[in-house]
Amino acid sequence: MKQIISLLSKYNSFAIFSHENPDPDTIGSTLALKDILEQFGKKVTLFCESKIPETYFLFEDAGQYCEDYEVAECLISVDVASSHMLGRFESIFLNFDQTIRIDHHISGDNFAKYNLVKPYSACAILIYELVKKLKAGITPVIATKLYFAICGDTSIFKNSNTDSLTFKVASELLKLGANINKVYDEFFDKKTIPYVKMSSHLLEKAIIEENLGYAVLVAKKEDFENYNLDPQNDNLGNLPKTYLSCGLKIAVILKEKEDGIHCSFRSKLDYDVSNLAQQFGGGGHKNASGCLINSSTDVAINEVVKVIENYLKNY
Ligand SMILES: [Mn+2]
Repeated sequence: MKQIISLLSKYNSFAIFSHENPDPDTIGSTLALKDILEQFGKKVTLFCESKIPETYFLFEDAGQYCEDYEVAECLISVDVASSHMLGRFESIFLNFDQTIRIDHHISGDNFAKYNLVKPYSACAILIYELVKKLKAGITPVIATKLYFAICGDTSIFKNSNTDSLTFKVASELLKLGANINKVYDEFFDKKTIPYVKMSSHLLEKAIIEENLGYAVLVAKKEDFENYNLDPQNDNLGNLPKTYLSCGLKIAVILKEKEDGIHCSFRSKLDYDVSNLAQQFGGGGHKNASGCLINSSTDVAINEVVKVIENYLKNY
C-alpha cells in the first residue's frame, strides 16, 4: 500500500484499465480512482477492451474511455483478475515497466510489477482504503461511484461475500453523500421491455433438473434478434438466480455471441461455481463466475451440464 501511494504521488500521468465486459465494480472503482488522481492534478486516461455500454452513463465520465492507447508514465489495472481481461491492451501492459494492479480477486495472476490485492467483497473497498490513505477528498460523486461498485459485486448486499466491512464502508459512503437512489433508479432497478420479455422467454424454456438441483438457460442469437435486445449489453447474467430462489443449487446462462458462448454461473450457499468456470478457462467468485466457450451451442450445453452434474453428484 505504501509503495502504491508513493508511485501515485511520484508520477504525473496514469492510464487506468478496466476489465473487458465491464461490470459496475470495475467501472465505478476506475472512475472513482480517476477523480481522486485528478484532484491531485494528475492526467488520467481510461481504457477498456469493450465499448462501455450506455447503461453506465449515469456517470458522465463513463463516456471518457479511449479507443486507442495513449502513453502514460504509470499503468494501473482495476478489478482485473487476469491480464487477458485487458484484451488488446494486454501486451502494452505486460511490456511496460511501471504497472500497478489493484484488485480483490486473490485467485488472480499478479501480472503487474506492483500488485495490491486484498480479498474484499469489491475492488471499490480497496480503492476506498487507498483513497483514505491518500487523504483525498471524497466528494458525493466519488462516494456514489464507489457505492455503485460495491452494489454490483455484492448484488446489493445479498451475495455471501457481503461482510461487516462492506456495510461499514457503505455506511461511510452514505455519510459522504453517496446518492443511493440514483444508483438504484438509474441502474440496478432499471429494466427495458425487451429485457423483461426475453427474460420470461428464457426462463420458460430453461432446462431444469430438479433432482440434482440445477437449471440451464440458453440465449440464442435469434432470441436477441426476436426480442431486440442488444447482446453487448444484455444484463442477463443474474437471470439464472430466479431459479436459485426456487430451491435449485446452481443455475447458469449460456449466451450465443460473436466471439463464442458466454456462460454466467450462479449458485447458492456453499456450492462453489468458481471452479466450474475455471474448468473452461474462466473464473470468478464462489457464487458468481463466468467463462467463454468456443464451440457450438449444443456442445457447450452438454459440456456445462456434464461439469455441473459431476460437481453436484460428488458434492
Ligand atoms: Mn470486482
